[in-house]
Amino acid sequence: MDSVPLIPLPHPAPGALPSPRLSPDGAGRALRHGAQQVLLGNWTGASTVPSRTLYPHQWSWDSAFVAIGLRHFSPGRARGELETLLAAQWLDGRVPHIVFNPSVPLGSYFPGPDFWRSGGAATGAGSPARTETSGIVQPPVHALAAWLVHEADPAGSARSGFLARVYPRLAAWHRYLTTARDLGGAGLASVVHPWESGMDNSPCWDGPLDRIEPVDPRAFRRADLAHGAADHRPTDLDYGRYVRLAADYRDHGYSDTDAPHRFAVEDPCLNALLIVSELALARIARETGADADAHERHAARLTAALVERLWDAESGMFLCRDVRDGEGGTLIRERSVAGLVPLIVPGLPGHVVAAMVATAHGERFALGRLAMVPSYDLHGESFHPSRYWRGPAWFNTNWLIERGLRLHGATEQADALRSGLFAAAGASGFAEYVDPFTGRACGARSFSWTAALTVDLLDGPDDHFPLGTPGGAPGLSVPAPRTASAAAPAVIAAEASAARR
Ligand code: 2M8
Repeated sequence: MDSVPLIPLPHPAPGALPSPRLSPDGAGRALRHGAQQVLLGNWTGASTVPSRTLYPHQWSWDSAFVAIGLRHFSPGRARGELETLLAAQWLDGRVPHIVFNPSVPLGSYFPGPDFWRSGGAATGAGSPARTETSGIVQPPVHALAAWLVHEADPAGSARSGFLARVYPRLAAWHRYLTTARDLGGAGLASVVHPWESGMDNSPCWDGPLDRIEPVDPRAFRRADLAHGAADHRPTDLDYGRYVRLAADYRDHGYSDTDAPHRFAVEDPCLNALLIVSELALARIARETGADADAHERHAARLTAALVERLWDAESGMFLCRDVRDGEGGTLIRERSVAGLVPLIVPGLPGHVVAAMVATAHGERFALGRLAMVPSYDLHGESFHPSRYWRGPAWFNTNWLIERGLRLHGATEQADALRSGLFAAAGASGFAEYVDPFTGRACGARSFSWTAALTVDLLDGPDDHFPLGTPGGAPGLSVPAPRTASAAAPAVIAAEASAARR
């Protein structure tokens, strides 16, 4: 958005942009104003689109992040954002990843409602009668968002009966994920499509996708290329496979027992968010008179399963498990930011947290030397600085890592990352994502979750998150944030490119 004030600090030294919460300076006010303008501009009357151009409908985890930002200046609208999404929930508990806006012309986004056919194809799974949606899901940030939204305005929330209304829907949503989607049999949820992870084009999916026969690209028309640079977006071959998987699911009535689910992966980001949301659900249950302990016990079981199934000591981070590869599945040996997101989980063993913090600060993710953490291993063969989820830095994952660092007491490192995020958000016009070396804006501009999470870090009291006490990280020694110099990103880029050769 042209009117967003730009803050030219692509790679700030830690603390270069002081927290406006602590010292309300002009830069912080301009940033907050710009972010609020983005959110107001993307509001459709009932919910917020991620982007007016590339994503003209309501997306599931985007709306949860949006609500987390909106709560600071419009808590009623934040509650509405979540309730609009939850109104499109299916009877089997799934919360669809897209809720289509009927006034947006067909063809503005692919695949649209005519592809998903939720009304006709999915009556068995209980798709809503009057709303068109997709049939797949996205990571469950919603209970976390609902709790944070409630905490921002407890009186307004109580007056409107917000928690009592959303609790049964959120509980059914988690139940769907941990029953119908427990395809590995160990309690964790599996994604059955790369879009379900939210990190569509991550190199983690390359191996499992190899087994999927792509649909001929002449059989569909992509709308994303009208708005995004082709060399930043997934390829036609990727899209051919995405379409095949989604069509197979649809043609089996979106039934998790009937569909072949040839792609099934336990993803550490989705499951970490499920754990944190389960802890949030415990808080919500306590407020509404439901069984809070059951949710706490469930969160503890999920945490144990996360470590048991997805922790990889050798990599010092969590990996994805390909449930369809051999008996019990196989860890996918690609390092993506999804494997660092579990930093937000309070109950992890201390040595796991310490190793993750060290990995984040190591040469593959360069936290403390780059303004933001890249989405994929800088040394990984498939790294690309601007291609979708294959390297660029995203604001939602960096927000999650910032929250995780703070949770585990790495306050200076969290402050440095927060400064980096503020600088990149302002300088990029609230871009969808940025090149991790140059801070160059990529994808859509005026992107909703970038704006929302910027507002949250500007205004959010630190003690509203976490939702638990860290399991204790006795050995946690965190590298001090380094003083970034303008040369650092270029040096890191050169080192990383040498390592990939
Ligand atoms: C991206 O995903 C959509 C498909 O859901 C797409 O590429 O068309 C991802 O970045 C996803 O995480 C995000 O929720 C969505 C809307 O912002 O865009």
